[in-house]
Formats: sequence, structure tokens, C-alpha cells
Amino acid sequence: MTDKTGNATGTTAAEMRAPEELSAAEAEAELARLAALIGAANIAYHQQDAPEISDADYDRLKQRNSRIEALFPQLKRADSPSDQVGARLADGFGKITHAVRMLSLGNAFEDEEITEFDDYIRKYLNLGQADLAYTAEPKIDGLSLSLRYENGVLVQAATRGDGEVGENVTENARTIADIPARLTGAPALLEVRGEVYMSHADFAALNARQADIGGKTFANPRNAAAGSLRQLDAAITRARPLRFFAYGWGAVSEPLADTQMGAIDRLAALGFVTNDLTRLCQGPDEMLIHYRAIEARRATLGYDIDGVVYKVNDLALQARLGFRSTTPRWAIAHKFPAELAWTRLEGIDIQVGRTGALSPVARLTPVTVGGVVVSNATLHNEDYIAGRDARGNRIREGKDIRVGDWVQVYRAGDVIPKIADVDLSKRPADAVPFVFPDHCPECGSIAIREEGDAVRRCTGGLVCPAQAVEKLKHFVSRGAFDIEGLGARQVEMFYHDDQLAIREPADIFTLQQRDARNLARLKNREGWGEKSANNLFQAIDDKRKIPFGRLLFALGIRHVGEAASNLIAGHYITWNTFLSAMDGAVGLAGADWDELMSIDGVGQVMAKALVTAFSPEGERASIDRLVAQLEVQDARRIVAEGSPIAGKTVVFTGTLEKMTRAEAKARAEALGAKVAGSVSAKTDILVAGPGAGSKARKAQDLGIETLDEDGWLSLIGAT
Ligand code: 9MJ
Repeated sequence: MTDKTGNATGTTAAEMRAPEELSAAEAEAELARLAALIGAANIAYHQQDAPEISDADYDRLKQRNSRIEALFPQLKRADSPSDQVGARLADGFGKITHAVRMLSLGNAFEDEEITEFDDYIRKYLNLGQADLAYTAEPKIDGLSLSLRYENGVLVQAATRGDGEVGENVTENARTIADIPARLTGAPALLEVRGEVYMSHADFAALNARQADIGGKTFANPRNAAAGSLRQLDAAITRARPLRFFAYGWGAVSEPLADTQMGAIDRLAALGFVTNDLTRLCQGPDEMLIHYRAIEARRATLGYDIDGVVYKVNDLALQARLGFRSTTPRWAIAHKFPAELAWTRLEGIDIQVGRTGALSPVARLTPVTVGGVVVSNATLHNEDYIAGRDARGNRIREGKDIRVGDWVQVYRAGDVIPKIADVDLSKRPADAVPFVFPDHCPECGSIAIREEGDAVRRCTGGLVCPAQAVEKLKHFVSRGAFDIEGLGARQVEMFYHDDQLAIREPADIFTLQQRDARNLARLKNREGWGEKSANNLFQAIDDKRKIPFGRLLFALGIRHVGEAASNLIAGHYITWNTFLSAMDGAVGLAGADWDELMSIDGVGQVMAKALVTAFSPEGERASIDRLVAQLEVQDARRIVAEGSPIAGKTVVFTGTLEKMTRAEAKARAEALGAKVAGSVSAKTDILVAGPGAGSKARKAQDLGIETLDEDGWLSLIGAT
């Protein structure tokens, strides 16, 4: 296939065509391609907890595979994706065979299916119209875990795996605060089952932290929880805020209770967290009422749920009902409708961010998606609108997004709604492809897209009012100056106020002094009075003393996040040392530049952004005006007491097998060491894993102490 310039687009003829149109040879090649794609998607989802394609695209691939197999049965592959449920277990964890199988649940989507479920059970047990109660509880969207307690002591934790055999994650489970290490008054043998999950707030914070350190971010809280629990190093799990709800049990040496509700109460009494939306319902009417009540609270629970689980309350009846091949007869999951909705795209606005990024935002006819009214959604960037990804591959089968289109909106694990699909059959005849602006809509400066950047950026810098306001909002945000009473709304107001005129950070600190009339002006502004105005001046004064790292972060320099700012501050210690280093590095060469680049965690891109920001052509004058108002506190290197590596400079090279480089570095720094990226005469210790090359040779030449990973772990007492 070729595009209009005649270039090949990377799509072969076979993968474009309907299965019915394929020759046998094309079908065979297409089956091989689909097996590879589906296999890779399975691994990304199940083993790496990082789905690379949407569920809808995955289903389309599987459907296409099945269609071709139905048309060419003789070509069905031995490794056909149709015969595989998911990916095999990840390597690295021991396997545990569950004493009692871990089951999944049958699903229901419609209200009638709940009445049918009740009818079925009554028939199965020959109950007639006798009373039959059920528990109803939220279905947590996490991953199931089985905890084995022997004589009240937690001895084993296993994931569900395929239901028969799971992964041994005992050490990781021990790091979860909701999971008691010991129980009093428990049966001699007790397997507690429940769901490990991550709250929305913890998920957002984790992703922000990961992005800051250049680590892996997660698509949704479920993947974040799975990725955090299935860490070969339990220290990483410990640093991740996982939670656990108990809702069931496996093997037990004596019954917990004679009802489901009684058993849940018993688990709570033993110290487990159970879900407080669990209710006892007398039949389908009450079950559906509780379903609606839980659904109404879904958006504000703070964690993901994907339905409501009903269970027969009487455990003697549960025992009689037993199991089908993979699901219990006594329980069913009543799923919520997918958080998807179709609506019209009314317009595309371009927002300008603090670093000048032009972000397209979809303005939608308001529509309810999963209980929340959505009227905006992100459109990511110009490629996304045009129907391709950053590498030029087609997304949404190449369909572009136009104003006037019917678009499918979804809310994934994170809260920002996105657009999944376009209904071409409803496209208005006069809809035209969206033309992404090449000038900033706020200041009119030219907007350019640098090589390798998915985003187009305004080149106006601080001349651009949108960038200036966004920079100010960042400046006063929580990890930055965090001035009480001066939030995003207030700085925006002051920016546009010609008298109070806060146009750059320094203006915040001169607000009171620069004009004696400012107090009178401020107290007359809507929402302000004499007291709140004086409080604001006081809150501003309180922040004149500011740690170096915080100040650097507050400047909002592109590529320089919170972690990087602290790293840089920790290296240069004083603001003035850092400033003269920035001056010395202006030419992006020389000793100061080399020193900046030697900081482990500072790469070329960040170094260049820093030096440019501090150059006279950048924001230096504005920064100097700000710093003249402040007292910048020196950074302190953390010196851990009794640490064998305090004050030493450590370099890591080669592959580390027991932890990631990021974690090794964080641990070394926590113990007071300085981690550098290259070996020099200043290096004290080189930690060399397999594959170490020139750095190891250089260390040897310089006579620097070299340790392997185990030697390093034993030095820092981590074995
Ligand atoms: C979840 N995921 O919240 C069960 N579940 O019961 C609840 N899962 C379950 N129950 C038997 N609340 C098998 C699975």
C-alpha cells in the first residue's frame, strides 16, 4: 500500500483485506502475523502488566484470527491464539499449587440474569419459595491473592495464576500493611482470599513519581497493583502503596461461620479489611437495589470496581451447590456496563502548557461515562487526531478525528477521559480533516515540532501569556513553593490584574513592597478582605527561605522534575556553585558541562534544558530577579548513621539482577552515597554486573574497589 506521496506505509495488502478475500498463502502469512501480535499482547498484559493495545483492538485481532481459521481450517497453527487463554506464568517466582482451587466468577450483565440466577439456585436446591438470602459486595478490580496462615502465622501467599497453580509472592505480601503477619484466635489452618488493589490517589502519585524518575508508568491501578505485587524484589513492593480486601477463604481446618456474612465478619474480627459496602439481601429485588447504590458511588469510592458480586449466604447451601468447571454455582458477578459512551465532538481546543506544549482537547456534547459527566477528553497530539501513533503506524484503522464526528469516549483507570473510536457512518458530509495549528493560539508565536517529539510547542517562552500563567501555577503548586492562599486560581487572577500584576515568580515576592497601595487594592478584590490579604503577605514571606532543590523544581524547566531537581541540588549543594556551573556550561562543553553530565540521572536532554534555561537568552534575568527576593538554603547530603558508604562516590555498570538500576541508586543515596554515571579518580566503588565493559577496565586501571552485585548487597547489609 502507498500513501499519497507514493511511499510505502508499512501495511501489507493481506492485513488490510477481509478474510474472505485472502488466498491460502496470504491467509497462512496473516495467521502467523496475528499469532505473533496476539502473543506479544498477551505477554505485555499478563507478564509485564503493561498492555500495549486496547482491549477492543485485542478482541479485533482475536476475532480476525478466528474468522481466518474458520475459512482455512487446514491452516490453523499448532500455537493458535484461539487455544490460549492468557500468557503462561512469569518466570522468576516459585510455583504454588493451591490446596483449594482459586475460582473465577460467572458474569451477568442484565438485571434479568440476576432473577434467573436466583431461579436456577432455587431449582437446583429444590427450595420452592423458601427464604433465600445473598450477600452483595463490590467486585474489586485488582488481583486475587490467597494467604495461608498456619497456627496464626502467615506462611505463604500466592497469586491466582491459572486457578490451580499460582506464583509464590509471600515476601511481597508481607510488605502490605492490610495483610496481618499474625492472627490471634484463628483456626489452625486458614487460607484467606481477597483482592490486592491500589487506590486512585496512590496510583496517580506512583505514576507521577515514576514519570519523574524516568521509570515505567502504568496504564491503570490494576496493572500498577499487579506490577507492584509481582516484583522479584520485595523492597520495591514495600515502596508501593498496595491494599487488600478479604472476601473469602480456601482451605480451613474448621469453619469460620455458618453464613457468608458471618465468615466476612469473622475475617474482619481477625484483623482483615473487609469491604464496608457488603450487605445481606433478601432476594433479587434487594440485590438490584444494592447494585444501583454501589454503582452510584462507584466514581467516588477512590478505587476501581467493575461490578457487584452476589453470594448465597448459607454456607451449607453453598456446599450443596458446589462448582462448575471454573466457577462456583453459588456466586455471580453482576458487571457494570463498560465505561464507554458515544457522543458528538463539538470542537477541538488547543491548550498551551507550561513548557509550551500545544495539547488538543476534545469538547464533547456532555455524556455520562461510568457515572461521571464527561464534556472534555484528551486528544493527545496531532498524530493521534490524524489516526497514527508516534512511529507513524496506523491507529483506529487509520481513521482520523474530525469536528462533528461521533466519537466513543472511555474512562480508563486514570481519570482523564480519552477517545477510542470514530463512527465513520455518522460523519457529517461537510466534516473536514483537523488542521493542527502551526502557531500558538495564545500568543501567535510560531509553534514547532522538534525531531523525535510527538508534541508541537509554542516558541514564545515567557512572552506567551499561557505559558507564563501555567509556569506560575506550577511555581505555587504543592511540591514547589506551596504558598498558602495562593493557588492556581489566584495566580491566574493576579496575572490578568493590571494593578496587582503578577507576571513572573519574582512579582509574588514584591507584591506587598512594590506598591504601598497593593494592600488596599487586594483587600477590595472579590473574595478578599484585610485579614486574608495580610495572611497572604505573611504566607509569601514564610516561603522566602526555600531549599535549593525545591526552588529549582519550582522553576518548571522542561525535563527537570522534582527528583532531578533534588539530585542536582544534592550534587552542587549551594545555589551559587550551581549558578557558576551553569554559566561555565553555556557552550555545552568544557569541565562544567562534563561535571553536569557526570551526575547519574542527568542526560544530555536535561542538561541542555537546564543550561539553556539559565543562559541570558533563556530565563536567567527572571530567575535572578526571583532569587534576589529569596534566601536559598543549601542542599544537604543525607548521611545515614553507621552507613559504610556515606560520602562515597559509587558507579553502577553492567546488568544488575536483583534490583533495577533506579532502585540500586535510590538505596545507595539513602545510605549517603553519591552515585555518578562515569568512573573517574573521584570514584570510590564500582559495582559491576555481567556485561560490564569499559567502566570496569577504567576502574581497574585506576585501582578502584570493584564489587559484584552480591558483594555490593552484602556491603550495604541488604542480603
Ligand atoms: C472481588 N474481586 O472483589 C470474589 N471478589 O468470590 C469478591 N471476588 C470471588 N468475591 C469467589 N468480592 C471467587 C471470587
